[in-house]
Amino acid sequence: MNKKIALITGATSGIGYDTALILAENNYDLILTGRRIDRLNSLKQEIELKYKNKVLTLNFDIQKKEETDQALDSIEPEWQAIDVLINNAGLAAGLDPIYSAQIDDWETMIDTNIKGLLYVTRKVVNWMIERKEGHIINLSSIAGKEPYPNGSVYCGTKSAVATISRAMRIELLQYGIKVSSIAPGAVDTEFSTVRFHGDKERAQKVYNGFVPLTGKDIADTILFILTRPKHVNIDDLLITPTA
Ligand code: NDP
Ligand code: 8X3
Repeated sequence: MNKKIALITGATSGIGYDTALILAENNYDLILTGRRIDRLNSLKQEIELKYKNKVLTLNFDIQKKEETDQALDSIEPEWQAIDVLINNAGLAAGLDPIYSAQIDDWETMIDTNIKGLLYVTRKVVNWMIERKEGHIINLSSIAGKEPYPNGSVYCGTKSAVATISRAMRIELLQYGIKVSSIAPGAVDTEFSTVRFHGDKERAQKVYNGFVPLTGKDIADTILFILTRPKHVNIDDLLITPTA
């Protein structure tokens, strides 16, 4: 196996899906994760057919530590040589004030966006440390920089991702591992449909009246970050629709 290997969490839709396609086009073998196994299978098939790259799919819920550990522990040594980790799986659940938001929504966001990211990173980073190379890209958000009403917990989780990224960057420098954090705003993916618990009409209204970013815009940005020379690290990148 002589191509680079990238592990993308949350590759079944949106930013993760488009990043899988663009990295496949750019000669990466891919480890793709998510809960929707049908989508993982069809993406694997599409990439293998079109780009002839190898694809390993891992079907697990990142909120569940044991499930996550089990899935990552099942990776064969030849696939453990992961060059790039894209910590992308994440979500918003609800858009409600602190005094009436659903506790379950809070748990889901914290368990996915913070704890899930940590579970995956903890495993993969040790393989990178052994090889003294690697690049981790964490999906934060503009919401982590500019909190908005009714989004306290989502914004808080993304702020946590940004802060965790900053400390990781310093800790991992000695092992030759780069850490980048991206903060997009308003990317038209399944994000808002998930936030509104499946209400597609309400979700679409979020992007009315302006041209939002696409998953491909962020995937292109990820490719840019990954293709900088060894001595260049993009630390923190804010990207919004022009509007
Ligand atoms: P999507 O809803 O389109 O994609 C989210 C991905 O995360 C899916 O592949 C989903 O897979 C995966 N995921 C969610 N929960 C879990 C879980 N418990 N276990 C495993 N995988 C999970 O949204 P986006 O592509 O927009 O979001 C990707 C990332 O970008 C998120 O971290 C989001 O917070 C961030 N972001 C998004 C912005 C936007 O405006 N859309 C802006 C800024 C940041 P599955 O359901 O199959 O498990
Ligand atoms: C998602 C961006 O601003 O729609 O992270 O919450 S926002």
